[in-house]
Amino acid sequence: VEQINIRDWRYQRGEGELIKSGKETVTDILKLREEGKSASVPGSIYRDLQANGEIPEPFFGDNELKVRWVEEEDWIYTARETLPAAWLERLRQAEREWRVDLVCEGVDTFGTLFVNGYKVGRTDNAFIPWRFSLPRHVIEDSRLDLLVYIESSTKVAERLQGANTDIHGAFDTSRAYVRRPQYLTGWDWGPRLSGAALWRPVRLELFHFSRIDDVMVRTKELHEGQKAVVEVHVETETFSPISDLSLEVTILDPDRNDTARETKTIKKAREGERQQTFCLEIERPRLWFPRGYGEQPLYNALITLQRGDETLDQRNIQFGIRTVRLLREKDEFGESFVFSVNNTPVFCKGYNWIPADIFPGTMTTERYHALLEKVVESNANCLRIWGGGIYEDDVFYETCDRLGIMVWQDFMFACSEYPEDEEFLTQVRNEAETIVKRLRSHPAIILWCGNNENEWMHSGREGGWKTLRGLSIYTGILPEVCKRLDPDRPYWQSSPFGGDDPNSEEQGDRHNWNVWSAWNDMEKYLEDRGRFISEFGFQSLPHRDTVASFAGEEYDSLTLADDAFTAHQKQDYLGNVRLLRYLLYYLTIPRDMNDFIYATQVMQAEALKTAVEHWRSRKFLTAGSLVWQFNDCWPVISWSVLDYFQRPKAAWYFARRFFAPLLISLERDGDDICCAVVNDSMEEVRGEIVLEVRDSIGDSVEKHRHPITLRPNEPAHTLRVGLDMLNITDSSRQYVRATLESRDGGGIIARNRYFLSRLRKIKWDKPGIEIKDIRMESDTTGGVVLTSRTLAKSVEIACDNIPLNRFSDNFFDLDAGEEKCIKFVASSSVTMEELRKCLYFRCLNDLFSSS
Ligand code: BMA
Repeated sequence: VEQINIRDWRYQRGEGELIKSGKETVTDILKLREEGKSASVPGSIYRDLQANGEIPEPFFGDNELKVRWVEEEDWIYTARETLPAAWLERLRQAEREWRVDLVCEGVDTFGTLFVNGYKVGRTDNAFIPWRFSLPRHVIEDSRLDLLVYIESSTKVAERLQGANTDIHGAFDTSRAYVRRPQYLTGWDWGPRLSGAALWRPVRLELFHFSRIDDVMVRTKELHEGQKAVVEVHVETETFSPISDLSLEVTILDPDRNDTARETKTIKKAREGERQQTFCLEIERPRLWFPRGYGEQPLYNALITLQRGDETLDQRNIQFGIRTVRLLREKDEFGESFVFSVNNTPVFCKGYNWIPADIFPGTMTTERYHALLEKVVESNANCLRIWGGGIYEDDVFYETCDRLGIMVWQDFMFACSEYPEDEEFLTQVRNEAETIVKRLRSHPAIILWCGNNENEWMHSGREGGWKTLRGLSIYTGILPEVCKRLDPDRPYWQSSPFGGDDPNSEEQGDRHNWNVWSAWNDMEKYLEDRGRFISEFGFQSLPHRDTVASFAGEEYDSLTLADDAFTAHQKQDYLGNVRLLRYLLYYLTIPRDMNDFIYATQVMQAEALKTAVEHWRSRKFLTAGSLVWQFNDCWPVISWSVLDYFQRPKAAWYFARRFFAPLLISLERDGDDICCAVVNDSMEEVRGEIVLEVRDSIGDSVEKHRHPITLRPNEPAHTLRVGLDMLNITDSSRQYVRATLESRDGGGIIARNRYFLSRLRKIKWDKPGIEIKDIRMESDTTGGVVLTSRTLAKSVEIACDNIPLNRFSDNFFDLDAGEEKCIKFVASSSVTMEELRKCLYFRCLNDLFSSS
């Protein structure tokens, strides 16, 4: 195969003529192209328009509304390419042996493609790649002029919806009729910026006789440590009759040594003889484990299609050897919902992932890497790819394979009913087959899931889910496709799903929106006995620089009622009202924007901490907790823990503690305090639980010591202590501190604090945080040693004028007299004096002090 990426693009507004007349040819591509302006592919029409000064930055202020017209238009993309003389020569000499394909990896959505004036194909699904082989008369000389006419999906959706206004769904209901990312027409954290895009690469490919169409690698058998049988399926497409092709499969181990090889001859290759299956044995296989449970060794399968000495096509597939099962076993509470990888049960800790940009074509490898690094840095091991977004780029899944992040993969249906006509269902089947084939070799993916919340929403409205329109997609088409094409990976009908009640606590997975959306106190989380919590969340404002990016520099004088704010809160006005409701109840109404950002972030972090620690203390009765949501697709007030510019919120730092492999947590149950200790690591831990009642100036009133041995990855241990035993005399000044100390000289393993009153009822002292020392390690790195006179809660360390890339910790507690060293990395050189001048701190105590 030889490939040419098409890079030289221009765009312009479409006039509609090309499509409406159903033309088979266009004569004036060149003239059209002269009128176009430069475009980026992959990309998005909005960024092209903006780069050419035709629209303002859509993320700023309420510009989103000013660019609304873009989605009503049709758009034309044109490209120019020169075919290499060698390609033409081959086509000329042996026309029938060679084929040129035009491949569009992603078109959003309704495109008509013309090459040198001839229509070569149409697209109608943004999720899948399109391949068109170019007829000989289309490519006569080296000139290749490409034109893609993209019709307004808004108009197509309206047309398809037509008179069917009875389909139920959240947000714009016409989205259900078109197979494109559902969030593009607006979500409760996303803008409506629904234009046109060539959002993945476009290229030309030249083939001789035959090509490899698809490869699947599957762990067929695994005999504990001794041997694995790996099955490799290869699908070839032969377009010119030919005899005796050979296919070779080589397996490279993680150190890149050949470990197995097999060759097959395809006699008289022609259509209909496409499938080849290889069974290869691997001695002493190295198993892929989720992060924290073992290593992530990756093997490679190298597939070569030969004709004599000529290599016709080649593929390299990275894969892992592992098994995955979803354990659903009846027990006294209902039915378990536990993922088991290589027969090791795992607790899924992590987040829901939404597309990382409202313009997904503008995502880069670097941004994917940085985001996923931030997932694992926060001690998470699992992401759920939410069904209102996209099937992510290959680099996303490759990175998850490498980092050991388990992926719960939704199919792209969300919060709606869906059409059931034959045409739509055929399209869905084709999409599912394409996607399953594309992703099935990734060890990271542990589950296919039918949709997001469709059954639950319908059930809430109708009292049951069996009458849901589109149901046969999740009960028929998708499970059938998964079983046929990917038999080893579990499939789950929806999220949430669990028998008669889709959001059951007894079985299946569960979304908890009692807190936040349904306005309940965060203590309500403690009543939730769900078996796997795949969504729950809490909003906050993003970092101040992110707020400034959409609200302007004057943001200090803004209030939540200003346009820039309401435009960046998508859960209607009640989103911001909820922020206030919780602050009023748990903290206080802040005085200015900086405090507001800080307070909502700490509030969010406390809520998520309460929830996760509760569910982890039920390990494996509850076997997963996935925060809604990890990331943002633009700068916005939302449930994310990392904002659009990858600036962590307080919750991200809290997550590093509440997701840590070893956890000690405290929860109140009536007149008792329950101290849970969780060991998710694969090591035995010999420790001692130390319970103290302390006051804010550091006096320790009571100590309980309790030795404990934690076996690797076992269920949680709970120590229950009556409040009366703890001699608490003043719950507005005292708190319980729990520490897990090592008995093998490892010091403090984990620590937590529990306040017996709501934070707003505590009598906070002025903390007097002080920089004790600054230790420079280089021009750009070092550590800041902090101490505090009294307990300082949720200390934020920040620095205004010097761009500090990161602190090793933030939003941490400092007990009275404790010293803590926070490491930093600056993006340019700094001196100790500069740092001393511009470092500052904020903590919860400050919100309550009068000056
Ligand atoms: C869930 C999700 C999303 C939504 C989020 C916040 O139910 O599935 O649809 O964005 O809640 O409301």
